[in-house]
Amino acid sequence: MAKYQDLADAIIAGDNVKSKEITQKLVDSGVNAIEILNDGLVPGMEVVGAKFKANEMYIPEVLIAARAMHAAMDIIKPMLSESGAEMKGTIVIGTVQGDLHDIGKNLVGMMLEGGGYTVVDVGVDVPSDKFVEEVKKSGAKVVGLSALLTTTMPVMKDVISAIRADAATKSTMVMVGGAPLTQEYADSIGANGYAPDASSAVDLAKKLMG
Ligand code: B1M
Repeated sequence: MAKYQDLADAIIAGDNVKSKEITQKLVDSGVNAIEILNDGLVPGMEVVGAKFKANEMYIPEVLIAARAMHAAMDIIKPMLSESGAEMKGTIVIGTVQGDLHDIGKNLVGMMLEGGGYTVVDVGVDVPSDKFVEEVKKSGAKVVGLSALLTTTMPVMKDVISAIRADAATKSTMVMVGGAPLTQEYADSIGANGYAPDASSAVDLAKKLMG
């Protein structure tokens, strides 16, 4: 049977054919989608992150690894969504303006769907007014903001201000996350909650939804 390490290795090697094949084999053998995500895909991308940091991998290789991860995610996404017993509410999620990183945000979105929430993913490089508009359109009770750059973290504060300034969205809860963030930082910008990873994001959403 295909092993999680094989899947992580396929992600690291940027082999999207293999990552799809192994994921499909794991699914066919009855492995749960959350295990595939947490034990194969996330560890694979963690190695990619560490190698990039150590200059052992360069941007094109990282993008190819991300493509291999997305290929596997396409297979498990419907399973994660189906595993939520009933839809518990809507959450708008996006990466703030100036920031193009979406791998972590996509994982959080998938885990939230897996947790039974309807997720409206507004993408990357999202201006504040777009978040406000999407909350109004969807009636979301929670907005999730992601940022991976120290230069885009402060943009989260602008989004929170825009949400609180509009009478229709002022009581919407805001959760934030992304590698450079801390609980302290989240508190300092007035966010309602901070989650360090995709699994804790689901627990936090549950808490914020009441
Ligand atoms: Co970029 N990049 N990058 N990059 N990149 C980082 C973030 C960096 C740390 C690399 C480094 O220098 N060591 C660095 C930031 C430094 C800093 O600000 N302090 C950096 C840089 C500098 C840049 C550029 C400026 C590089 C350049 O062009 N000179 C540029 C910026 C572009 C832009 O955004 N405007 C850039 C570009 C890119 C790529 C396009 C090549 C690619 C992104 C591809 C994509 O996302 N589609 C990329 C990547 C892949 C990375 C690294 C290698 C990996 C990020 C990742 O996907 N991690 C990253 C280095 C690293 O992390 N070690 C790096 C895996 C992912 C699963 O983790 O996103 O942390 P993460 O998500 C986690 C948690 O943070 C949390 O849950 C997730 C799952 O557990 N989480 C949330 C995330 N969002 C959340 C939201 C929540 C809750 C939890 O609630 C709503």
